[in-house]
Amino acid sequence: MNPPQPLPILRYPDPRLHTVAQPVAAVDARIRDLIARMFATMYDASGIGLAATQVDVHERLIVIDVSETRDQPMVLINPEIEWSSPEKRKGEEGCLSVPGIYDGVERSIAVKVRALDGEGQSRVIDAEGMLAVCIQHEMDHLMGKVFVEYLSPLKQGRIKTKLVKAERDARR
Ligand code: K2U
Ligand code: ZN
Repeated sequence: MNPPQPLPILRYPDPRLHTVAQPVAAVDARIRDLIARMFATMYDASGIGLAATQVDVHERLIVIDVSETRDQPMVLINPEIEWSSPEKRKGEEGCLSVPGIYDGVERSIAVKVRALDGEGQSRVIDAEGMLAVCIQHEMDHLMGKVFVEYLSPLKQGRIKTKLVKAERDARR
């Protein structure tokens, strides 16, 4: 069975990226189909994570694969952070919705997350390293937050101008 078509990814500063996602009501066929489409979209874009918000679906669903071998898919439905370490570290982040922009963001170095998996089973994930960073980055998306919002207003302005121009040139 071949993978589904990738979905279009919303580009910053699209206002829809600031929508707050609603809880997933049921892990049904519609959600399982969306999960497959989100994985196809994430792998096609060489991402290590993707939030439903980024494909203009405003429900609390995240797909992740931080493995080098790109074969360890992880689904987080209705994720809740139960604990995050007081220790934080600043790391370089990018975002599939903010192409070509990389900058430092401070995140907890470890998080404990409860979420439903792709079968609707409740799981607890103790994450650290890149997985912890990715989970925090994706959960921000579900709250309508993009990583550039942690940067200075000056940097945010420059990024907006750059991406709006790039979008305009692409349409010309
Ligand atoms: O846009 C997204 O949400 C996917 C993000 C996830 C992510 C951002 C920062 C740090 C960790 C994960 C990325 O664009 S995926 C691209 C990527 C790949 C390897 C390392 C960092 C970012
Ligand atoms: Zn992102």
